[in-house]
Amino acid sequence: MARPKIALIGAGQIGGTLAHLAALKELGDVVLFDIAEGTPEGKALDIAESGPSEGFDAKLRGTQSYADIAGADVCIVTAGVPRKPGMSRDDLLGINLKVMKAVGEGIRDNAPDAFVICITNPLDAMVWALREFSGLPHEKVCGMAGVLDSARFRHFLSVEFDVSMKDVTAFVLGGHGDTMVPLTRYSTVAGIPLPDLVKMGWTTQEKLDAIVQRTRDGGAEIVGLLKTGSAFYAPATSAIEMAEAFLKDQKRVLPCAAYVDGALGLNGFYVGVPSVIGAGGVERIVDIKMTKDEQAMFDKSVEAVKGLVEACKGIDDSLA
Ligand code: A3D
Repeated sequence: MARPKIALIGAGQIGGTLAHLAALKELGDVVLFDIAEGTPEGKALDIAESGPSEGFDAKLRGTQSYADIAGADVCIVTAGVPRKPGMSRDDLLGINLKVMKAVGEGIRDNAPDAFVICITNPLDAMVWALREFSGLPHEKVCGMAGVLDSARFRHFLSVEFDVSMKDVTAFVLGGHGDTMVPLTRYSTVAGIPLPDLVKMGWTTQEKLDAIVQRTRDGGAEIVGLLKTGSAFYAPATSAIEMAEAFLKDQKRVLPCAAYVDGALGLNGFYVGVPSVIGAGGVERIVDIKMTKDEQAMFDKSVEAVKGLVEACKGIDDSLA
């Protein structure tokens, strides 16, 4: 059987890391696409030259031509611009919307059967726009944010509790941004929910609240430290986890920006929700029941995403 084909649209910080991880994990052959001449070719060659030492079997190539992504099984989209210190994700809307149009049409014309994972910010609005521009089925287009947000939450919790990250699970909902909703009662250490761990004296409510806030601000913390660009190692790792779930039909339950039509009180809307990812793409949405407070936070997050989607419609007539 031929190796799967993985197209990476955008060969910047995240795109290059995605290519390296995909090769190391032997997920398939990799095509790096970017408008910056030389960048995807240079990264593809550099990673291919690490192959003899690592011992992986994967072909890597860089391109400026959408024709080279033809027949891709997975497309991961990072094309666009990242934040600089002081910028919010929403400040990227106008410029990245134009990029989504070009990318969506490129995927529509060359890789219409792909499972598409969008990473470009502002994430929830960009994944919606990318789906509109590409015309692919909703279940084949989703966004990576929740896996990263929950990984950040899990990391901070494992440090607080001094336990392995493997034994910490976390649950986040809502849009990728300041309004994301980390659900503490569904987040656990070896199955013990966080509120119970507070009662057991493992941490205090104040410390837990601070960790929740640090998770919400996780992207900005890295932007502030790096000063040029935003996080890329953990975002790339998170998207690879989703791509692997699709390619290996793992039926992983992962939080991602998925099209929700009927669940969680939403009708036809992209937002971060727990989803089952397998060979069919986003195969199912986990329709959890929220408490009143959680519902209020989720509603606020949905409203924030709705505002950005409306702004997209105002910028590009074809979306209205
Ligand atoms: P960066 O290193 O700047 O790479 C972006 C690449 O896109 C550059 O190489 C550009 O040349 C390329 N590009 C620009 N326009 C086009 C186009 N029309 N077609 C093809 N390629 C193009 O950024 P990055 O890799 O650090 O980040 C990429 C995106 O991911 C940004 O929008 C970030 O804000 C976003 N991001 C999202 C998360 C989430 O959790 C959702 C996390 C981190 C970054």
